[in-house]
Amino acid sequence: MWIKRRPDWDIPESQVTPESIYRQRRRFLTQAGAGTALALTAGLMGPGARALAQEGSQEPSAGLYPVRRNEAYAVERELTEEKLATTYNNFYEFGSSKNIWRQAQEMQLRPWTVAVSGLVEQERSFDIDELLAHMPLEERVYRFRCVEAWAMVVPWSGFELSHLVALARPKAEARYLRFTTAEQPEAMRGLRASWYPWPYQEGLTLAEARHPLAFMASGIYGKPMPAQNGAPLRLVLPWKYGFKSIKSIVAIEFLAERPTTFWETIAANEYGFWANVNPEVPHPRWSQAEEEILGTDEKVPTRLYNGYEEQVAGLYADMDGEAEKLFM
Ligand SMILES: Nc1nc2c(c(=O)[nH]1)N[C@H]1C(S)=C(S)[C@@H](COP(=O)(O)O)O[C@H]1N2
Ligand SMILES: [Mo]
Repeated sequence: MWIKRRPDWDIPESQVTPESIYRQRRRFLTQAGAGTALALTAGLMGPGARALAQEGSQEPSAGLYPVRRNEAYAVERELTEEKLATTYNNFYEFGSSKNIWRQAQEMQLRPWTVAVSGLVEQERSFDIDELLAHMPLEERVYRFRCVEAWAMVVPWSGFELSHLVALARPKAEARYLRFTTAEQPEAMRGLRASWYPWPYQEGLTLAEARHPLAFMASGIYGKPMPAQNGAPLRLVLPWKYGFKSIKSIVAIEFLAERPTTFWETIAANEYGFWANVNPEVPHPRWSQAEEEILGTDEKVPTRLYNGYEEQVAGLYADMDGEAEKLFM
């Protein structure tokens, strides 16, 4: 499933010159068959090329940040303190406590490839730094709501998932996407908890993946993504409970059938496939009516689709909410 194929445009950093970056980019776009869509973003590629040329850097894409903020995605609440968002985490691969940020530093972040496979015109494996250099990066401030009833507000850097879907060129039969997290047993001690159905996987419909709010994040707070928050690339789906926002992605598959997800396998009645935020649908063991603003003692009412109803309700307009359990 995880195809590890070295693409021919993946040349050693030591050989990278401005000229070869230019040609490499042209080849990337031609191979991708997405010339028109991505050519429009050419103006944003300069920093990417610079990051690639940054030799010997531990984080080859560090030069990309901060990226331009897209003010269309502002939030009325204050940003969560960076220290809190980067030290209070859910990342079960490193253990089930919130305090895993130190252990997460042991994750190997390079080399890192994201394999795109399944029902696509051409299966491909992307080197993470190549991918970031070619995607139109922007910053978006989103509300984020964990199913455990805490909430935060985070400035994410990254790109719309729809751009990657366009690059992948899904076949007509493709209806779902399945995302898979890396498995690094040495670093990820949580994997020893063998009763969990590793690897962590999540899924979306193709329509959800193409929605402008669906975001692939490679950074937060104007910096590269910390390991504990899901480096080097994670999903962010602000209208769904946080467990859908899968971290440290190594594979994306396009499928005809709906995939079964990690949490659904563990407890389908508590963590379903759709997992859209709804204050009126309680978790079987607690209410979802309110949420605690992380870093404060404040509790505020939960909002339908976490405040993104206007944007996303249309995705589910034709569906039978009872039969589909849209909110669990
Ligand atoms: N691979 C993986 N992704 C994951 C998780 C996880 O345990 N493993 N936890 C999820 C849950 S429950 C939440 S709330 C968010 C937390 O993201 P944060 O630590 O960046 O706040 O990540 C989600 N993505
Ligand atoms: Mo969560």
